[in-house]
Amino acid sequence: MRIDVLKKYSLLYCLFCLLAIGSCNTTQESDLPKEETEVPVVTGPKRVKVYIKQMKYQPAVIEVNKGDVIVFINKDIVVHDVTEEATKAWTSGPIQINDTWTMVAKESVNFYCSIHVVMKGKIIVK
Ligand SMILES: [Cu+2]
Repeated sequence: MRIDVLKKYSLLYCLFCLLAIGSCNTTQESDLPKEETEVPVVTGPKRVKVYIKQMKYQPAVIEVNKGDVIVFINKDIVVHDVTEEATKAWTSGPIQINDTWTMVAKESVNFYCSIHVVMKGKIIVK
């Protein structure tokens, strides 16, 4: 008698397990959105870092997309700036040691440091 009852319960238990596994599998499949891997990834503006070290912009040539954010970080031992070269249309003003200055790339431009005119760089907007 007892064995019969046990058998009955273990059979029910097995059925329950199978159902549970079955439902688990379907949940997992629906949890993986297939479109996510197929749809091209659309990214927002990038953040590009330019270090100022040893009297140089590093990198000196910065290739970005329009709207990308360029962060100049002064890691040198003196104050520098970032100034548009052709007409001085814009300038960061003095960037103190360990300070940063952020700009949004709008167009290709040559820039330099108005404090140390040998320091030059270029932003290329693709
Ligand atoms: Cu400088």
